[in-house]
Amino acid sequence: MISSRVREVAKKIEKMEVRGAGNIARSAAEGIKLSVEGTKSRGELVENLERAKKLLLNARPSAVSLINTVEILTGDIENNLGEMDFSDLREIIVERVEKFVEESKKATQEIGKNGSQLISDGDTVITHCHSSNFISIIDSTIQLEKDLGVIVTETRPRYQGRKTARELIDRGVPVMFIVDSAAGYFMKDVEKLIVGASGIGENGSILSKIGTFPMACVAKKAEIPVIVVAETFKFYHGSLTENHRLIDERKAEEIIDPGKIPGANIRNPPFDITPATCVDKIVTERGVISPEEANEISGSVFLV
Ligand code: RI2
Repeated sequence: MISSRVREVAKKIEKMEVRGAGNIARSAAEGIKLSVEGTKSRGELVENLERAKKLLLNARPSAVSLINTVEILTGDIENNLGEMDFSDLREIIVERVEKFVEESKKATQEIGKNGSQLISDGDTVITHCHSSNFISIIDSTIQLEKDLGVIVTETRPRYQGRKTARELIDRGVPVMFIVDSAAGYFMKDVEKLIVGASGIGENGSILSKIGTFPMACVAKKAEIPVIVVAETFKFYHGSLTENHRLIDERKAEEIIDPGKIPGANIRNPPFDITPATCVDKIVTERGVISPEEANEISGSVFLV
């Protein structure tokens, strides 16, 4: 019987009480750990693990970071199942989760250092949504005593940009706050577009917050570098293309009360896909790569 705490983890991810690709990954990892802790037999462990994986993957079906995390932590267990002693198997899963959580936090710190090298003193940067990796870059840039200003989009429909603005203001970083549709208008005033991601395809394309794609297109047209920041565990086995059906739409009510526009077909995709042709650099904890090099990295390199 799966514990109610696993259900609670999945519910928080689904309702976006836990959000942000890295936080979702760590929460899913904790959910995997909760599902096996206290199990007393192989059968119980297998059953609990399968139920937890299903619950967690259904919580945010589009989140590649979640899909990859479940794969990294449990993908090879089927093979080991037959040979490994039950209590050893349970212990291995718990240790993997704890290492994943620790390593993923270290990765964000390394991304901060690697990304801050791309920031020049006096830069104005535009960003979208809220990314813990972007904030880490800001922290490292401040430590390097480089000045910068940031244009932040509010990021409809869930307004994650407000969280970014508050965190930058708390750090004393000058913030210009705009509606998403004003990004093109202000693109002429920035030196770099820097965004987080929920997934990186082997073809170097980016699964990220809805609105990233048009911002990257405008930046490309304005010849402004498009920099994506993501841990290697977000690199997806497979290509992500514009028509990739990975994107699972969310409720219309996040956008508007349907009763206000009766009969309208309200669509609410949480992510879009930015093709590699609109991306200049991808900052990972292992260094800065070009989108063309994305196929040399896959989630499985994480934890090794
Ligand atoms: P971290 C967000 O998803 C966006 O896709 C954003 O690009 C990414 O997570 C940032 O992830 P949502 O959970 O850099 O706000 O924080 O829908 O890992």
